[in-house]
Amino acid sequence: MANIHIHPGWLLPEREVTPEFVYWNRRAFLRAVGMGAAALGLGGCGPRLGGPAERVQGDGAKAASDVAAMEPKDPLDTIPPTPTLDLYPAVRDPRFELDRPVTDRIVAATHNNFYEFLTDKKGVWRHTGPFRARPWTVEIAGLAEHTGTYDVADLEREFGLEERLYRFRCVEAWAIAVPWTGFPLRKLIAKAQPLSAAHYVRFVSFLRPDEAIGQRTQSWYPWPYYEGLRLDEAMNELAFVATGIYGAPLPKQHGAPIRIALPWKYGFKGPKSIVRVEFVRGQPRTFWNDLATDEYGFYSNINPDVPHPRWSQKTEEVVGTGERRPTLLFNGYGEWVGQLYDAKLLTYRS
Ligand SMILES: Nc1nc2c(c(=O)[nH]1)N[C@H]1C(S)=C(S)[C@@H](COP(=O)(O)O)O[C@H]1N2
Ligand SMILES: [Mo]
Repeated sequence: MANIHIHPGWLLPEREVTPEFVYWNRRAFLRAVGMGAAALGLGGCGPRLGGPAERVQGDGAKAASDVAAMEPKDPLDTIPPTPTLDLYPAVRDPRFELDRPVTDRIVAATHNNFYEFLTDKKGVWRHTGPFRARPWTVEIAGLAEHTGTYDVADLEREFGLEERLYRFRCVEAWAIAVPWTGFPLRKLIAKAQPLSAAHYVRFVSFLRPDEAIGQRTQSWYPWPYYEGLRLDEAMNELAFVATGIYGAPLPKQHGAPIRIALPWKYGFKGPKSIVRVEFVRGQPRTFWNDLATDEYGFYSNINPDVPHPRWSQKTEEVVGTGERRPTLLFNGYGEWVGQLYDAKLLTYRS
């Protein structure tokens, strides 16, 4: 395929990867060609990356060998050194029950969307070696009384940790069910004390091209990853800040050391490895909506009756089992979140 010219050789051939991966790389290639030869190296968003990214552009072979030298031995060898290990495993909150078995831990740890590293889900964990996920701080910024920078370990101790069994549904129509460890997002919001002018919350993931090979080699994505919620959605009891999974701190491929989990929304609404939580007045832009406005809405509530323009959302594949199940409105969490939304919002791709 033509797009191989803009990829380092270590990427898998198309037949082994997902349709989303193929689609996005092809689209990026077409865009790059349209912009001329200079764009082949830097893509449409090169200037938004810092100097280091530009210096290593095109040096895929060196980058690949660095990664090989630091490659984790197995998919759980990616849990960073954690000073709060004594808090794990946390007590499970019995309110959250599953309608299916918990996904096998290794299956979940080897089926990841984390484009900062790799677009092939199975291989993400192998490329996380250089990523230093602890110690880690999160900045609380924007329209709030208590802005500042907080260590993740301090937040874990301040809020305490609990375990919740949540279903998880990707917009690509696959699903898992996992025990997250963490704390409700509303606890962080209460600490921040947003001002009355704050109507939305915005999240930003890390930007470290030196540690994340996908940020170096896939410069057409507008790194860092960014997402957002309406403030009342963020305050909902279900909105969760995860610092762990399966009774242990998060492995890097799941978004160590801190990510967002929103079981009623498609997975891309929950950013991984976040560095900033910002309170803002207006609806923030989001990474996937900026890439394809007509495909990935701001709300993106799970809804079997609103198809993705390129596939149906009626059913989902239960990862690791071969089973298909019907998709449920709000992923079955309507009693928690249904009151947040106007009926009209559920009739189109919002
Ligand atoms: N920073 C960042 N966050 C992200 C993504 C990503 O590529 N980068 N992918 C999203 C998508 S599409 C999904 S389905 C989930 C996957 O989470 P998991 O690999 O832990 O299952 O992370 C979401 N958060
Ligand atoms: Mo996803």
